[in-house]
Amino acid sequence: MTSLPRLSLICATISLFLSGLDAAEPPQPYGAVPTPQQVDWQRMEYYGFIHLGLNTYTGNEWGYGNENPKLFNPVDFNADQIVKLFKQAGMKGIILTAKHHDGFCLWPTATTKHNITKATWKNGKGDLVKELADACKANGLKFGTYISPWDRNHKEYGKEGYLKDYYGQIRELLSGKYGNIFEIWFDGANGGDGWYGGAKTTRKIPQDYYNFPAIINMIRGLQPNCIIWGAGHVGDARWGGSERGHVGYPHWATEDTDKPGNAAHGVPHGNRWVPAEGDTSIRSGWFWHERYNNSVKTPEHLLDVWINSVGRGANLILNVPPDKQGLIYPSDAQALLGFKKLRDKLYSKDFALGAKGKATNTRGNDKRFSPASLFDNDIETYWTTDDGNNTPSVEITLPHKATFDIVRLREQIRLGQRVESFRVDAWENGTWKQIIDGKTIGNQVMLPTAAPVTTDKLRLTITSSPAVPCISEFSLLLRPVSLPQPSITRQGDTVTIDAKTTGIIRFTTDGSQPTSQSPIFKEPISLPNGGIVSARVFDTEGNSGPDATTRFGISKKDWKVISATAGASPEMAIDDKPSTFWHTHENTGEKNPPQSITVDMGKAHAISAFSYLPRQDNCTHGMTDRYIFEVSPDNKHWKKVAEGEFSNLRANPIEQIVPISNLKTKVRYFRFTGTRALDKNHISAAEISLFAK
Ligand code: FUL
Repeated sequence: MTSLPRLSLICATISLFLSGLDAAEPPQPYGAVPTPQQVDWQRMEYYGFIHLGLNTYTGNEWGYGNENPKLFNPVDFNADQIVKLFKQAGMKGIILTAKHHDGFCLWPTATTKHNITKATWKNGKGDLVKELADACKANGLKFGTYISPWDRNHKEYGKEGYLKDYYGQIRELLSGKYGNIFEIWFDGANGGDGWYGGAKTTRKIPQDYYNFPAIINMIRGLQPNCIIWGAGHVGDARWGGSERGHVGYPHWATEDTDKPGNAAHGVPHGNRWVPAEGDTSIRSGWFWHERYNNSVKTPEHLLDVWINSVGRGANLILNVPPDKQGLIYPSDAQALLGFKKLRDKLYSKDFALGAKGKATNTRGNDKRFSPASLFDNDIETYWTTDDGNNTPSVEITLPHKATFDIVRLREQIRLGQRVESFRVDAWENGTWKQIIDGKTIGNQVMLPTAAPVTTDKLRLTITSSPAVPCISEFSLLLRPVSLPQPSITRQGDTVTIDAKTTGIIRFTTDGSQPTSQSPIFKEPISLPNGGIVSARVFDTEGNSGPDATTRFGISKKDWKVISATAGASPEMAIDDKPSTFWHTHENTGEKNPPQSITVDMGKAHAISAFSYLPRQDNCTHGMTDRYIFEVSPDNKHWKKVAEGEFSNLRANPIEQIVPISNLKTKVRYFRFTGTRALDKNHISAAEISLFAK
């Protein structure tokens, strides 16, 4: 026997003695349970994502694989600055896209020539992975890596030859030179086609192509504590189901080996512990692109994301991509720190801390399992009951009367996820009033009440659980209130800003943030040529709320559809309403795409970009991932001004803005052609917009 187990035996004996003769055995674990590594990982809660690569320079979200490595030159990149910022923002680690789908490696790898040694940056002598890994270590943050399985550069992609190099890449990054890797991302995205060493083909890969079980074995040998994300449902953690950061509720950390189920919700009582990670970017798109500078999420929006990810028991990975210089853009940094401030406020007071609980049952009447554990801010201790008592309740007396609007609970996940439903009642005006109708708890759940509740007495009741509940924390929080975010809408060519508030709305139309000096919104703004409208509410004490920003294209007031492939409501592609959409017929004898819509704008405009907004109803049918865009002055002479790919629509269906730089003359007509659909054989579009020069 080593000295450590002997010591814990002595401690256990002493605690048995101190807690009296009725010391009870802890409940048996229930169902799938996490590994200690998964528990540590779930307790990280929040870390950063960095997307940086050739896409930062080309404007792509998915590089094709033939980009010139010379373009890569983040001249001002300073890993220490970035890591310090992320740390100040409360993040516990950073994951870097060491290789994205374009195959360009940010470290000097021996597996492919398409790597940082060919970049302009540091004359090809740099190793960006190493700089970031070292800076993380120096600042006490964990470091993780994303190495895309899909590689649009590699000529052997889809064949045996690529796998050798791919495994080599994983080995290089996990062999020690880059320190401990806390998480490795295996992205499932794959659009099929690519440059592939000049072959320019579409490659379909069999489901077991990468052989993830073998990869996992290799990783366990190199870095046993590394959390493996994705990996075709055999890894340690799973995707949260959307790129908006949210996960679903009810929320289970479990999945079934045979039926992975819905990533956002998990599978109730599944046989594998595979907790979710919600992922999102602080701005539209994962890489920094100038055209999305006005899309940065507000701190308030990020707090919503938090409550719907971390507050449902998942981790949150937030992408904050460096710009072309390698710097975090000022607006992104500001939002990141504003978000931290809001979280600090939210957690500044737990009104249930130190409360008293009277339970209908406590396991073996043992103090160790008493309801006091709910209010001790110790995630390891928990309240539980005698076997068979699966639906107990506890009456809670707060130290003081308090006003709160979020109830947070945690289960002791080391013993599995159990609770299927629960309720919380508050004692108000002499009666019990239900304030929460809860489903799962798991790692944690933060549920908002319909309105703020003021009381000093509550009751928690577990209403369904297949085994005794093991609840480790019960907290009451108050969400920081912000002034409302204005809504910006356009009718015809005038823009209206509304905020349902007594405060003052100030606005700008030049893309800058509104300040206390900006003009006050009094009447609709005329914007026939479009523009960027930003607005913010100010109160009399000088406080201000979150910004709202909308980029409008040229007014569509006088636009008319002059032809479109047969289908439903082509005018809905130009009605300024993102919720409606045009779609061509599906499977009714129509040919497959290409399918088009042609529009007369009523008069000629000088244009600098167009945009395609995919349908926003969570259905991918007819979403267009290959397009052609043509313009004409007279509906006779047509010129193709753009052709290409809309990447990543399936996971992130955001507005796709395509710059048009080669057009010198004004045009009155345009034609949008979808040449390939993501799903099904027809084309759909929620909005098509044009932007003035
Ligand atoms: C997706 C990728 O295709 C995106 O480009 C991005 O890297 C995101 C985090 O995952 O699946």
